Amino acid sequence: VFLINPPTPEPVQTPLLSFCYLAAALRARGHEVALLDASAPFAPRDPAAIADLVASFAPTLVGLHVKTLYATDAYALAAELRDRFVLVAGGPHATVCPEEPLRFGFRFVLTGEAEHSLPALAEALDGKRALSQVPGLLHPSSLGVRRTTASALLSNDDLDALPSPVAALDLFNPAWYGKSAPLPPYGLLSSRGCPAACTFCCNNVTGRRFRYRRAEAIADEVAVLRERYGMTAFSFFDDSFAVGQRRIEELSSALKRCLQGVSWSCTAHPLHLSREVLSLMRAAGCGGVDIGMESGDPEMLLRIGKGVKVERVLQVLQWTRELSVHTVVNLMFGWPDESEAQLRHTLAFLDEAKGLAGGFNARGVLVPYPGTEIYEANHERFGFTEWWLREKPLRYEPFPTAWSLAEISRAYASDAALKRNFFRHSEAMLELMQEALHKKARYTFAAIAEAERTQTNANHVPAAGAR
Ligand code: B12
Ligand code: SF4
Repeated sequence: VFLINPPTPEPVQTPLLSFCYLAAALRARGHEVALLDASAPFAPRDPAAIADLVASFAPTLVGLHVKTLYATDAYALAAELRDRFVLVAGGPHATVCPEEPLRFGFRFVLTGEAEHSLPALAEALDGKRALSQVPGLLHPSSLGVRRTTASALLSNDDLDALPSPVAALDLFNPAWYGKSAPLPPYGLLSSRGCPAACTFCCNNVTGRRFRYRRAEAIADEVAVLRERYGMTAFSFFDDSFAVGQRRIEELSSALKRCLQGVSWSCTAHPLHLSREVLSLMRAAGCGGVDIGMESGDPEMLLRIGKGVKVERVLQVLQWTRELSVHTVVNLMFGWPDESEAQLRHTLAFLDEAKGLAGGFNARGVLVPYPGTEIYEANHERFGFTEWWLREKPLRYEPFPTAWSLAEISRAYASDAALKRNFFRHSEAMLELMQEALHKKARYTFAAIAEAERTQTNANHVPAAGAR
């Protein structure tokens, strides 16, 4: 099996964690695997060169990772490969729009978490099982598109039984990332899924059901990465890290055992961040938390299903400050029917939070991803049905390469979705959104400069949003 993350304009700087999991699962079931992260800054990108590289491995099956923003990039590569190889699509976009890749030359689509289903498909192609036994599979037949039963989310026990993603790191060529020695993944997963139900959220693969791994196994993974790869900092890529106080207690005490010189960051919902939970996390090496808030307007917070109040976020920021945990507060703008008054509440929140937060997220103009409540409720009304196929691709500026005001402003305050104006906001609203983007850039720079000056971010782990 040959896995490819297609070339995209947005560089990925570290081994793709999903490919680590998939390749480790394939190997554990006896399959030979090769992969290419063509999104990495120095990896081969030319479709014909990629096709030759794939051919030299002579795979039975070629799998492409598909994200909505770069679906057309994946389909362009598929056009080059489709006549020479059997293609399967997977990943976030293939999960929410599963029939679409079949129109672009893919023979198969696997929806959802694929650690079990991808090896099963490889076995079906080896004649060892029937296609009907592969969960979450779509493929064309003379009777139309055939679909097997949906792939069930992996359970806690399944997650614990998965081969470690570390077992596949040798498949990533460090030269793709401009390095000479093998790279650790930048992220680990202690859990999957999020119990909240935000109307804009497109975490459709890991879904709404929260599942988590054994604390000891996570600590072992950190210890191996520290010893073998010299890893000193990493981020938990969990959808909602701080769910379950008892879980955090267990994980914190397990992590303490392998802490020496390793610090980490995570993304969390402010409701789960009590002072006690934050203290436990801090004691276990947490240097940064990325906090999902999204709007400073109380009515909008209710409308988007965020399930948190402004006062709570300010309280959490106060605690993180006392505990020296760096924070990035995520704020978004341009909600459908958002009024100027509502956006001004978010601007006012920025002013209020600037002395407490370690920074704000880059960009933030709402993009209606397929599979979200916001997309379903609005695509016909605003005429953006299948925008990822029909409209010019959204091309974002790369993330900052240095923490200078010029670099932060370039990357933070220009947002491709602002010009696209999915929800047909007025000129005045667009100007206000631009002002909010500039404010986030200025305040983030000021917070970073302040932390440098006072050395309050002693771990130097920016929260996940600043990756
Ligand atoms: C960490 C992360 C990143 C990191 C990845 C770092 C790394 N080295 O791995 C970075 C910062 C690079 C990143 C970048 C982007 N990301 Co991101 N990211 C995530 C996050 C938080 C976790 C990813 C992860 O590891 N998940 C856990 C694994 C187990 O799940 P998975 O990745 O979906 O993979 C499983 C299945 O999808 C499937 N699968 C995956 N690939 C394939 C391929 C084949 C062939 C098959 C059969 C199956 C299959 O099997 C996997 C194992 O179960 C997710 C949120 C989430 N919950 O997944 C967002 C997420 C995937 N990202 C998202 C987005 C939008 C982006 C960006 C486009 C950012 C932007 N501009 O807005 C860029 C794209 C970069 C690029 N060039 O590809 C969206 C995608 C939505 C969509 N519909 O496409 C998500 C869902 C977040 C969100 N809710 O907005 N991201
Ligand atoms: S809290 Fe985050 S991961 Fe959970 S539903 Fe909301 S946006 Fe999605």
